[in-house]
Amino acid sequence: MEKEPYKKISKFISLVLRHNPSAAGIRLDEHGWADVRELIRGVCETGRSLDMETLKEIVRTNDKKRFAFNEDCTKIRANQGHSIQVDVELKAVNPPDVLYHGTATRFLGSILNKGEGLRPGSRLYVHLSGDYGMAVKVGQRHGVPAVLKVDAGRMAEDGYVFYLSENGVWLVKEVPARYLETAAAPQG
Ligand code: HQG
Repeated sequence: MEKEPYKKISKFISLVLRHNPSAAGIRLDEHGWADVRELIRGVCETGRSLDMETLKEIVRTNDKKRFAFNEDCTKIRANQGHSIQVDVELKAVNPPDVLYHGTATRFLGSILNKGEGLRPGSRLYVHLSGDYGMAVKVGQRHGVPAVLKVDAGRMAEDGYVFYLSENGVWLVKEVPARYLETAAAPQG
């Protein structure tokens, strides 16, 4: 397993690059890029310590590969997960037949019974995973986990566009309830 010694500072960088650049007194461009020197300076001004070497280690060791540099490492952005309107040039990719969404049991009433389906909430997209185990982990962040099976094949046939982020997260604008069912752990 990849070591992740910078969890706290990496969480703060996630917040800055996905949700709240002004927390470090910076701005992102329309493709979600922050200027690396401005980011380092901004983070240091909040009383945290960060230098270029550490930032490179954070990008390299991050457990979910959340961040990416541009070619010459002068810019950095989050690969996905944004709540602010940025265009990170996501690739539209034909999805596998089945994807999973991890949620909490307390949300199932609105998602399935009320028929709302999956909504992106404060983020730009609904986050899906090809991996059941990952969906369980995502669901645990919110409470007792429940995993929903998404009929991604049929959604794609019906014209829904799926994107695959640089770090392997499947993204879609919404999932209507008719494409969802509760999932049991896959056999084998
Ligand atoms: C739920 C992490 C009620 C939805 C993970 C989820 C992920 C509804 C919550 C990424 C609903 C939103 C995103 C409806 C959706 N009624 N609840 N109609 N539709 N919900 O945190 O997917 O570690 O915004 O099920 O790995 O949990 O940050 O989304 O429970 O990829 O990199 O509303 O965050 O990645 O919660 O997580 P979130 P998420 P990082």
